[in-house]
Amino acid sequence: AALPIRRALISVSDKAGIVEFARFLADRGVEILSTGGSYKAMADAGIPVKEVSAHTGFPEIMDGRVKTLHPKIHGGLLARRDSDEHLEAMTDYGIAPIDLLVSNLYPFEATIARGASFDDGIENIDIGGPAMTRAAAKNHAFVAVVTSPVDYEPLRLEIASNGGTLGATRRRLAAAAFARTAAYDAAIAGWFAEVEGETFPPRLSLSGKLAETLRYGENPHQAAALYLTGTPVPGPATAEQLQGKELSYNNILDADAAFEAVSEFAEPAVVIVKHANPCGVAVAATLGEAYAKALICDPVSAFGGIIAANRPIDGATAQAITALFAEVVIAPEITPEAAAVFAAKANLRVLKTGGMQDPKQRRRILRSVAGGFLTQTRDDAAPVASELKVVTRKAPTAGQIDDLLFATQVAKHVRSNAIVFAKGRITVGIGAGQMSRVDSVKIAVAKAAEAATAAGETGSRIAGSVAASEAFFPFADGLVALVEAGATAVIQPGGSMRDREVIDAADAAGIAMVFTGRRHFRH
Ligand code: 93A
Repeated sequence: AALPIRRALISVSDKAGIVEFARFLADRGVEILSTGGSYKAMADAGIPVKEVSAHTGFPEIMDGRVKTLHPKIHGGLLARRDSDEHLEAMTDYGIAPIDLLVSNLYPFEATIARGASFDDGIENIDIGGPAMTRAAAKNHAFVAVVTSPVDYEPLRLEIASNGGTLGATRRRLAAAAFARTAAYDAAIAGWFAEVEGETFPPRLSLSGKLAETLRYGENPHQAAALYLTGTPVPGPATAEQLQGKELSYNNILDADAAFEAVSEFAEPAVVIVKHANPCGVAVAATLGEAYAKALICDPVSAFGGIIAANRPIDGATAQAITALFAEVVIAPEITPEAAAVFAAKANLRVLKTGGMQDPKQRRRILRSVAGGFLTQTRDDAAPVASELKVVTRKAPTAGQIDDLLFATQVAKHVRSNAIVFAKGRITVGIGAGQMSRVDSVKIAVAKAAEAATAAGETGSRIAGSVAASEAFFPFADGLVALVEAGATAVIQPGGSMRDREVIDAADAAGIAMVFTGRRHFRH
């Protein structure tokens, strides 16, 4: 049976829709109690309403820090209506039952999102609101709690047709209320950790807002959803979709990998990703040139891929992109000319991020494991020329150093074991995700040969290239395979017990090798 509402407490920061909802309640004879600002909004609209301070006999004090924190409020929300003892306590202490709480909290998330001061952040931590919300949610057997304006209308209809609130509704509202206070506290904890400069060990403060329910997960029989943390990082989760089919789970994952990778480069660059791995990357003087060069590496895999750019996509580049079948295009901006070109391919998903990621930004990463999850700071490191240690008799040329740094930057975004061949800041062979490093070399070489043959080239693309390995060579065999394929310089972290053997092999082959001292596993 529905529980009638005799008394409601309304205390909201977001006052959207509150006057209409309160008028509906007042018209049904509900007594409305309210805090300062909410009271004023309703009283100004001519709705009969009583101030909480008049109800408790205790004023709002300390700039409103203490306004609803009173036994007459919390007793009214928490009393079991089926307990003689509770009813007796209500009589003894003059506590009136409150059957409905309408509350939304001080806008803490919005305050910190606009970069407010520390003191402003602190002042926007709501204490009384969450306390009431949790009290009402705990006592949902007797009390309904509304924490979002989207619930006003359905609740109004329910009360209008049933004369009160239904038990199932009160439980659903209670669940939403606890989700809200949990997210609220997580946002506060996360902000504090950030303000304190805490990056490791990462203290967990998982706070996300359901952005959209996805059609399915990696496969159609898996349910999936996208959550936003509220941290404004450019990427597919926060981008504006200009056109195309709905983004899938895999689209978002792959576009994220592509956009993070392309954000590494200062000069115009394009990264083409397939199944979370780059299958073509290039840096060039213009974006159009970078796209053409990125496509050279592995046009077969690029079919149905994700294309990420770090410059606005212009009309000519858009023309070139639409000549191939791509799933997603993601870039900081899309020029009107490019948008017009893309419009002809109605299914192509085009994402405008509005900006690039800062490759040095410290962020936390989450991965789930059975029964828990792992968190780490993201791999924000990049090789710089001054840190490279030449370990061979032969030193790399300036041009080779450019390519070595480029190849390592790409290798960082390739699943381990990663091998990347590059020439002229274009990837010419990528070997990804193999259990053996030698196999990654073989795959990179084979793919390079296939692509060259398909393009009608006679020479080897690997000949004269440089190669990067994201982790050290445990044995000389991997390095020997690179040299035999035609690499003339190699970059790797170093640090293996057998470094000496590997260096000797490089010297014997007459190539240059440098150590970065830093590995980039990506499992
Ligand atoms: O400062 S508080 O933590 N102390 C309280 O006792 C209290 N009670 C309600 N903030 C408190 N509230 C919050 O005030 C509510 O959660 C709501 O967000 C806001 C409504 O204030 P007003 O009605 O004055 O605009």
